[in-house]
Amino acid sequence: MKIAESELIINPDGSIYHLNLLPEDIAETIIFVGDPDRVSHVSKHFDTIEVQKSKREFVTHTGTLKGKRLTVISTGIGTDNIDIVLNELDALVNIDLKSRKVKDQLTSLEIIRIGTSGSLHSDIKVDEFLISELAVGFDNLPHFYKDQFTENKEIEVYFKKHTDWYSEKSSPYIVNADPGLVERLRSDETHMGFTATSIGFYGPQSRILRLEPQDRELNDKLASFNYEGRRITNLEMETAGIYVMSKLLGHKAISMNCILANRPDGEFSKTPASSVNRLIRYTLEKITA
Ligand code: R1P
Repeated sequence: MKIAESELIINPDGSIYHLNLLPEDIAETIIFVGDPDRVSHVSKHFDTIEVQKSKREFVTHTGTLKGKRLTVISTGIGTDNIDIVLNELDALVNIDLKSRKVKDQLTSLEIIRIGTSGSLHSDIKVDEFLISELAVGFDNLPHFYKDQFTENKEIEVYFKKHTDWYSEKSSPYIVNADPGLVERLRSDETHMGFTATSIGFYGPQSRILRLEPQDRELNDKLASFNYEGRRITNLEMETAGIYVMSKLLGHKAISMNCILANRPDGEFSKTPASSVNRLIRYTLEKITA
């Protein structure tokens, strides 16, 4: 079936609407960063850079490192952007943009987020690394798709009960990282975590400046969550969205977090830039090994 021009929007040069990319501009291994300025901090380690394009907050560099073709793209903040980025990257590999038809042979991308995050526990300290083995999304992104997500239903029920989740906020969902990517990227330098993906930075993550959050105790409830020995470890804003959209579209994803804030101790990293750069180097080393 041909997808209409209003649904799959192509720019005059043949590139996809928001990302401004052509199918040949991307590699099959794609690094996601939130901050557009972080893209060059990743690609500066590449041996070659063949593509540098941008539009809005979506900056893309593609090149090679140790013979492996890699793309790094900034997503901006939040799971609403993740819907755009995942759908458009998927369209670049799995839809023929000229005929506007889904290809018979589908390609599975490898997606690796290199992001920053706040820890919910004193023993997961600032400047340390954490892999999101599991994620709980406080956004509603998967509920807008028909393919329903049935993984981890028992944890979801327990989570809603434990936090006394206010149902008007959303219906949290729980989704896993790709286990193969977890095995490739873990080491004794990485905590293994269960990441909470929130839909905001202040009230939604229980930061109080002038507005009172709906549930002042939410972070304490997240920190005290324990399902068969699994605790919720950290808060950020994209991981669950990346995992669920990757699952629905048939891609593999992992989220690497550099812990910049420790919420219970009220601490923030003194060296955020160098810590993120260490995580970038660690991740590039692992994916090109
Ligand atoms: C908030 O400051 C942003 O930082 C974290 C959150 O997920 C959110 O995007 O990640 P990034 O540093 O990867 O953007």
